[in-house]
Amino acid sequence: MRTLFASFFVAALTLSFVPAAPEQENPASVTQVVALDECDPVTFNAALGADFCRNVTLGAFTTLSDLFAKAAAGHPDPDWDFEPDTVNIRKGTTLVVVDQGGEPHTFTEVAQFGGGFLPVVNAPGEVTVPECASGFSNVAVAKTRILQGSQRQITGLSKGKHLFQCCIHPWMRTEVEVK
Ligand SMILES: [Cu+2]
Repeated sequence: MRTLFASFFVAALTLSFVPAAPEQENPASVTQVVALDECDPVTFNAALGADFCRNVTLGAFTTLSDLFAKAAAGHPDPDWDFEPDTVNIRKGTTLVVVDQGGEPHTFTEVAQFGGGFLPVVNAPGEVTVPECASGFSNVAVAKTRILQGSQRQITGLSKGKHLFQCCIHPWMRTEVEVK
C-alpha cells in the first residue's frame, strides 16, 4: 500500500511539473512619433463636415481660413507637426505613429519631401509628390491615414534613411534613420 501511495505521489508530482517558461526574449523596441494639430472644430467642421475636427482646443486653435492663409503665404502653421522631426532607430524597431491632434493625417513614406494632395495647403508652387497623388481615392495613400486618437505601426524598415510626410499637410515631416 505504501508503495502504491508512493507511486501515486510520484505520478502526481510528475504531472504537476511545469517546465520552466522559455527565456523571455527582449521585447521588440518601439519608438513613438506623435502627430499634432490645433484644428478649430467650429470652422473646420462647418466646412468639412461634423466630427472632422475633434480637437479639445483648451484655447489653442487655428481656424481653417488661417491655416489656408498661412500655407498660401509659405509659412505653414507649425502647430501641425510630427514630433520628433528626426528619429534614429535600430533595424527591427517598430515605429508607432499616434495622432494626438484633432483631425486626420497621413504618415506616408516618400522618396522626396514635397506637396500633398490638397493644393490649397501646399506651399506656393509646391508640386504634389507621387506618393500622395490622387489623395484618399488612391488606396496606397488611404492606407497611410491615421485618424484622431488612433495609431499606425510601421515595421520592417530597411537600414538607411526614410522620409515620411503627411499627404494632407505636407509640412508635417519626419526623417527616420535606421541603423
Ligand atoms: Cu496632416
